Amino acid sequence: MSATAARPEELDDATRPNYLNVSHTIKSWLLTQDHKRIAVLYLVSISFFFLLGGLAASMIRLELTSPRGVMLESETYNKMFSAHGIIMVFLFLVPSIPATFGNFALPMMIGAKDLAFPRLNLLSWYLYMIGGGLILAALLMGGVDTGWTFYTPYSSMYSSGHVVLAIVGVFIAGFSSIFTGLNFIATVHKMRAPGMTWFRMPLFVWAMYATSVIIVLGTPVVAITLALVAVEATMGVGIFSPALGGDPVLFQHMFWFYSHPAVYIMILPSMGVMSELIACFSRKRIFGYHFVAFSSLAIAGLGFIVWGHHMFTSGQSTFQSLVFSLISFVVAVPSAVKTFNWMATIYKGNVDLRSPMIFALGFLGLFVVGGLTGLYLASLATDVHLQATYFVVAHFHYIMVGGAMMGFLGALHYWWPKMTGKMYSDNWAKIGAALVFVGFNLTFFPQFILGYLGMPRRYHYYDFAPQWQAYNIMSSAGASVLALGYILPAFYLLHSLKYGKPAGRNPWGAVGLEWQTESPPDTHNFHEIPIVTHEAYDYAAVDEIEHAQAQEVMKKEAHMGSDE
Ligand code: HEM
Ligand SMILES: [Cu+2]
Repeated sequence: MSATAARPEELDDATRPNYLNVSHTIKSWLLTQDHKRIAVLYLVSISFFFLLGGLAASMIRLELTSPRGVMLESETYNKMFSAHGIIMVFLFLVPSIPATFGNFALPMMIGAKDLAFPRLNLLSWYLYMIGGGLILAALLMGGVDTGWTFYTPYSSMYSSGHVVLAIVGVFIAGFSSIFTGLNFIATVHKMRAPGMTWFRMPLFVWAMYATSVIIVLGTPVVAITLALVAVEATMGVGIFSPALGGDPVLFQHMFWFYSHPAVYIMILPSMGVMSELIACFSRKRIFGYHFVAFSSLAIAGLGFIVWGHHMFTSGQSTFQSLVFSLISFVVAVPSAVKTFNWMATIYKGNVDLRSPMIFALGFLGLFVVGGLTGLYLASLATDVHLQATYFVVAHFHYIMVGGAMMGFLGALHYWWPKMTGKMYSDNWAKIGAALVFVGFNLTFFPQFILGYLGMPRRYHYYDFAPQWQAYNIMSSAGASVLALGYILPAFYLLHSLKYGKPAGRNPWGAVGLEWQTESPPDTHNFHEIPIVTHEAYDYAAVDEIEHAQAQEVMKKEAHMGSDE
């Protein structure tokens, strides 16, 4: 070798060693401890489960085009919506952003080489796959008909589905998230680069931190609760079933003690993504950085004391309901703080409408509708009417599909060039974003009306009220548009892998540390550990430097011109 071997950053993209091309064997992927490769493993497996959940959803929407429920048996329909809910919640939404983009970006964003426990990280992926495999087995062997909520005593005593197998799957997948959460917490505490103080951390990192706290505190509760259901179902120990001396409402308390915080496990990461996208594409620092950071923690805390709003009609005491109602109103405040701060950031910003920003704007619109309709459900009087109707279904889809999914897609489009080193077609991405936004509203807005008119959720026929058919057809038509919007990115993103232009280190001119690495990054992320001297989102300073540099260049060119 000559003494003048090229430095890695001087090599062109195809030849430079990076985390993707260091090795191509299957073994090197299955035994990898690189957080970026594990992120890719998750991205592929999560997309697979999303597709399955989507297929179940299309069966539901197809069935509901007719008031008489002509396509599926009642039993099969129950299994469809259960498969849909279980897959989407436990195998897609909960792991989605943390396991893929948290894994990929968080270490780089704080200037670390990897997560604190790389092997535990790989174990998390295996647990996810084992949990997913068991759930899939339960569905293939005949399915589960309890809904994703596994309410007792039906689930433990009367269901003929493969409830126990599915529960074991959820239990194991739960440990996958617990370990990921622990890993993130340790990483944020211990692995920050010199100068990366807590209040210089990007808000995505704050959001991942708050999410991890909820995961670590909440997930064990649902794991134990579901384990108790399995104990009652297999050994006949009376815990939740009145026939055995148990208490079914106890199950609801324990289940929602996790599952309300879990809705924030699903949305907080997306909120973190929003802060990154909105700052970058408005070229401004986030308005009220500290408020946004602390609101994540406030959500993590308050989220644990509102679970009773899922039980207003369960027979719990009216006083209890009143208190839960009041706190539910309070929990909306930190979300509103974030929303107002994002809007204030966009206001008078230098807004660049490239596709990640379009997804971010889509998030804002849909999340606000989802959040505000939560308040209708949090008021006792309206909830008695709306409980267990399509209004609830529309509410949480506006947040979990409109919000969390928009955040996921925004993150995918934002970090894709970093992950793969390639740019995709921004025009196609905008078409995709538009299809998702239009399709989504067409699918779920009619469901608010249906719910208000009284259509119950989880029914597969409504021949007692055939006038609901028009709204259902609208919703099913919208679902087809939405499906197109979700399938489209698969094409232009995969296309970009082969034909995309090289992205370069920093295609968006973003300030985060992850953009200082090569695209795709080297296995160890940084050649030298970065030293952080600035707050996050210092866009004004960066743009000033760039402006000054551009002026230098212009001056020089003008000079050269006058020489000729
Ligand atoms: C603005 C704050 C929010 C309030 C006040 C709120 C309120 C409520 C209430 C009262 C219910 C129970 C409705 C019923 O069953 O009668 C509910 C259901 C639900 N909410 Fe929210 N919500 C809020 C935000 C969220 C967020 C951020 C998410 C998800 C990321 C979410 C996801 C859900 C889900 C999944 C259900 C239904 C669960 C089920 O029965 O299957 N909500 N919400
Ligand atoms: Cu809740």
